[in-house]
Amino acid sequence: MTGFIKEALAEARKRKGYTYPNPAVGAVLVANQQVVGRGMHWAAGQPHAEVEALRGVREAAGTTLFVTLEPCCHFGKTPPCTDLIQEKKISRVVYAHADPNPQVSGKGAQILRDAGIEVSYIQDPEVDDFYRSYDFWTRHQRTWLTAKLALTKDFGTSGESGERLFISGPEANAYTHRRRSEADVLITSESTIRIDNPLFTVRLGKQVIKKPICILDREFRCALDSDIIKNALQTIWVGDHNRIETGKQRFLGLKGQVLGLESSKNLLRLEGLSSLLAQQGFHEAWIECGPRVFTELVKNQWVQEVVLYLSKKIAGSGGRLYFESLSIENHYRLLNVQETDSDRIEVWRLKRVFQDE
Ligand code: AOF
Ligand code: ZN
Repeated sequence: MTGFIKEALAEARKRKGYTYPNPAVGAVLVANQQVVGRGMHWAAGQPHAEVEALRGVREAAGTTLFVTLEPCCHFGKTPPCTDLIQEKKISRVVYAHADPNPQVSGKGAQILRDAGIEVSYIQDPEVDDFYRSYDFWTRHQRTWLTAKLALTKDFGTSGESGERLFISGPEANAYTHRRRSEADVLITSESTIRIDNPLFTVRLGKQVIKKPICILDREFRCALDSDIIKNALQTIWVGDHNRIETGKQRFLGLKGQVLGLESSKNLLRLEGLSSLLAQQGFHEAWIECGPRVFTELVKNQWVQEVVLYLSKKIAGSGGRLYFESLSIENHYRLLNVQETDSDRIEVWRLKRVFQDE
């Protein structure tokens, strides 16, 4: 049974990072222990995973539908999946995560049971982890933030005069692109753009995918000809709320939005970033900034997850970021470690988030 849920999860994974404000969902239809239909929710406004898995299926009596998320029972942009499941005379539904959406939560499963369909919920830690940011966004109206930093063995982040260093090896870079792909929005800062001029696209094999990009730019001065803006699906400029009009004028005609946060002592107050982005429908964000913004986010526990690439290389510029003073272990718990030829990839999660669960 869990094997088919894993197959449904594999379908859902293909669209993680591309369905906001909806969750990514996967489904498989099983008859006589064989998968006879598969589906995923492609994007918001498109049919749900259940609809795709049942496409072309006429007679479904005796079949079981495995779906990662509890089927919906409401009219959103699309009709309720619970209606379709009944119409197709599906005998059994197995799902692995209750939909936290109050319009659906528990009700989807109950409607199916009331219609005489056998409904089973099986808990799967992988599926729960998959929906962590969707749950967080729905329950707290906040975006799940993950900040990444690459460090040399001597805790350097750049060359001696601040120039860009290629610190991480190929596995860490591949990990970055996977995490960019799974995030709904990518965040960087104006200073990183000025120094590095990054593309900030998702590059998986030969595929190049554009994502929504959020630029932290207090004074709204990001260069209009930056590669990042040309390669963004849309740009969300976040600057000082008192300068919003300046931002709107500067970025007029470009695809995106200008949003404001408070600032103090010439720094944006990033505490509000998570709520601001949640209002745009983003469940999950991946942050690649310089050490100053990184330090601020981690010290204040404003990010839920921290990813460190600890390289075996020495920069010579060592200790620029007084890394030890971050005391990451005070507020974050080490969740996962992966050793590669050139780096050690560490994933840390906020302890407070564990307490919320
Ligand atoms: C499902 N299957 O594949 C997804 C579900 O506006 P709509 O009609 O697309 O509905 C969006 C809501 O449906 C979304 O907020 C979430 O509660 C649920 N998502 N449910 O049965 C799916 N994507
Ligand atoms: Zn649905």
